[in-house]
Amino acid sequence: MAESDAKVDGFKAAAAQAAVELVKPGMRLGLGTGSTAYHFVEAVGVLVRNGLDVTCVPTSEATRSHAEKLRIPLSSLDETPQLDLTVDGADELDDQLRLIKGGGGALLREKIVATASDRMVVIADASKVSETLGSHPLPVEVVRFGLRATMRLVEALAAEAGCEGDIRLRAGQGDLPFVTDQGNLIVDCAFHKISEPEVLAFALKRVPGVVEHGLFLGLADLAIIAGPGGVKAMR
Ligand code: ABF
Repeated sequence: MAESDAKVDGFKAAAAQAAVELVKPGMRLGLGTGSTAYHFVEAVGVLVRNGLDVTCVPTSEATRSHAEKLRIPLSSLDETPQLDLTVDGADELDDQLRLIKGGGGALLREKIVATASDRMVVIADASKVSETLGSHPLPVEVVRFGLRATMRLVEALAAEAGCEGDIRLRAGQGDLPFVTDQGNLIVDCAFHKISEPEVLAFALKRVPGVVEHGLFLGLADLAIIAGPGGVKAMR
């Protein structure tokens, strides 16, 4: 790991460590996905090893297997449909706590779990904060059927919502496309600037082949951001 990567990873770990302070005995927790959430899962693993009683719902198969290795008690939303707190990372966030998520491809489960939670806390290093969303391509989860037609419609409706840019199918292994835990595909939309995220979110929801998009609006209650200046809370 290059020195700067190590530094950023330290910021991610610091944000996760601050978030773990919010975990109380008996809580039902949503466990996020990604390299920042990884640190949170590790920290919850330590609490569990020390006897803390929590029940956790993972947002991806990757997080499930990580949590299983740490012997964190796991549940599903079928068994535990309401959660107290979800802690997850983000690809980008603005000062209104609007998020772009899904760079890791887990956006659908992440959104379902966050929506089932009383509180969602975002943990991130300071590089994820931006004035206007769009620096990170917006992931959109789509069904395989009618892929090209869906992509055309995404492009057209996004343009009506003021967003234009390169829209491409996410690549997976070899020549195959990336496939989500739900068996869907991801289309990454490099819009560069999303001036009105709510308008774009509404437009994308009109496309029948779109399962979900990576704009998380009105879901996060708190962001814990770590950078060279220390750990800060954004509300
Ligand atoms: C998940 O992991 C995602 O929704 C987001 O795509 C990603 C953030 O990754 P990282 O924490 O590795 O930067 O939270």
